[in-house]
Amino acid sequence: MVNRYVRVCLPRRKENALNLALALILASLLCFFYVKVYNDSHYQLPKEAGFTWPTPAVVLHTRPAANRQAKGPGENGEPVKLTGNDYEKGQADMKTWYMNVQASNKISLDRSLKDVRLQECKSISYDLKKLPKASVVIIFTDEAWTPLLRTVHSVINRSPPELLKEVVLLDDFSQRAELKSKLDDYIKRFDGKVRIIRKNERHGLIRAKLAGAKEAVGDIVVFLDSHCEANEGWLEPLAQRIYEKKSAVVCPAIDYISAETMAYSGDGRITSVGGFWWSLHFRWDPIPPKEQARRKSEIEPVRSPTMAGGLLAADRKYFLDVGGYDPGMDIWGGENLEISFRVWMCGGSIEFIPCSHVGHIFRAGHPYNMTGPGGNKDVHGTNSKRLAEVWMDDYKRLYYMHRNDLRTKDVGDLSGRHELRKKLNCSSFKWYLDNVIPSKFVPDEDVISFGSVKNEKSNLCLDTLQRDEKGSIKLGVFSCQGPGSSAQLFSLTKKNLLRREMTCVEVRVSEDTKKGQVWLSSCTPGSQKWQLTEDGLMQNVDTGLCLDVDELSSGNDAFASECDAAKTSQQWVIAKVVLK
Ligand code: UD2
Ligand code: MN
Repeated sequence: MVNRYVRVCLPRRKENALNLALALILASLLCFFYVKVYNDSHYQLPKEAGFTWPTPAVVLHTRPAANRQAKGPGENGEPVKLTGNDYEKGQADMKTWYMNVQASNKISLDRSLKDVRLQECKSISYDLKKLPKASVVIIFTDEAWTPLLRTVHSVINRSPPELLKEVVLLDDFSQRAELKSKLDDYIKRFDGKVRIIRKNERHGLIRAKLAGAKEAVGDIVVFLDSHCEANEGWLEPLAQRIYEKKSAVVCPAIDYISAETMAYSGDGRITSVGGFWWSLHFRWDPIPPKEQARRKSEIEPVRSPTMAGGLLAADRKYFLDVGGYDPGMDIWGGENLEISFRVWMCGGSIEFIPCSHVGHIFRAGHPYNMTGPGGNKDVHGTNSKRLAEVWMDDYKRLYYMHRNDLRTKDVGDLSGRHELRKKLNCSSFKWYLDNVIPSKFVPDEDVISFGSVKNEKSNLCLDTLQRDEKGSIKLGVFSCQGPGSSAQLFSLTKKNLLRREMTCVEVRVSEDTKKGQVWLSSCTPGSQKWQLTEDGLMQNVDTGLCLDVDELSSGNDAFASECDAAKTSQQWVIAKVVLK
């Protein structure tokens, strides 16, 4: 229209000049709008979070972390030290987020990390064409912006594009505005590699992971928490192992990112495997010598009885066929032991892959509502009851030893999970104990006696007095509670150890006295042998001293003193308990 108009009114040369001018104006207008829109959608972080934005543009798959020499805060996985106002804000974050979001906001989303892998890992070359393609599923509920996006950036930056089919951001009903409105725009920069699935009711992390796996399209599914950083070469060894063994459920080495400073630390070697407490909490154990001997090199997979839960990869079809996760579990907890027991018992394996490293921000608490349906504030307890009922056969008694209160608690319908176990024709829990974790101590099996160590005269029993058994603790006495109190249950083993699940009772004598302190400590060859003598003394074999307690008063620490059968405070029996 404009052209036809000017052509009529103007001579030819002037017409050309005007065309040029119009084109220039148009181009600069376009340019202006492009820059504005692009900036708005791509680079501006939410104002309310008060970010400074040190990150340059993300260029897909150039592996910036490996070759960039940026000098910003937190580069190379270094700690961020805040001062002044920033420091105060960070301290406030530690209370609300259980992580220093202020520190995280200072760090580039593309920050570099120390490549912590063992040298041997770095020289492996993988045949990427034949390896299965991965869907990386990141589940989150109201995660802080920069930790969430740094998880995404690290995956994009450090995964070979051929292996990375997609990144699925599974939003478990987040309420924060920026996660609803800005995230869709933000991920456009990833050219469709990253997509968001939103749930419009709270699923809890277990059903959220399950939903993510079902909707993913890759050959393998990889789960990550929403505050991780994938390190150099993290994905290839996971895919490689699943390629070799379809029923291997594999975990990267989980490196430690400080919630306070965001410092990344990791050791290339794997030194621990996953275990469990009979209370069905996860614990780390040293690699058993037999497993260490089986491995010909440090970079071979380590078979682990259990996994921590957050970071894992599996063949997607195998994962779903072997039962995914228990959809009856709410919010948080228990699913990691459930999948571990189940995979082993049903023919697969849990393995740690030393060449794959992913950092995780370990938080001291949960920044989200942990209450399950019906106001359930004990989701870990009820989820664990589900797994105990379905997978642990008679050994569930050892869970109820800790959670007597849950015996009659309704934890929902279990028939689907029982059917699954039947359909897959899985081995017994005893098989799992004997073959996968033979070192696990079963307190009431194959022992001289199991029960409470009781002074009948006073009705006092040896007791942990609620002290934290993860470390060494002194033992005391408390009024006897009967079989309902796990704090008073001890085993006298055939090797004459007086012990609890992970620890043994020992006597510590200082040189100048004939009196010793009674401690619960890790089981080592030492002063940990005990015998119940014919005249009712509980005698420590190595020191010759006998279990005693001052004034026979509840709450006092126990000690060991020279044996004297006439002393009532040294008269003990083991009141046997049969767990059901
Ligand atoms: C660990 C696991 C975690 C899970 C949990 C037990 C690691 C590193 N992490 O706890 O993955 O196995 O043990 O259940 O091993 N989330 C939701 N919806 C919820 C609650 C949480 O999507 O209702 C997300 C949350 O935003 C996070 C992930 O689930 O991305 C894990 O939660 P967490 O970081 O609080 O769990 P963590 O690391 O204490
Ligand atoms: Mn986590």
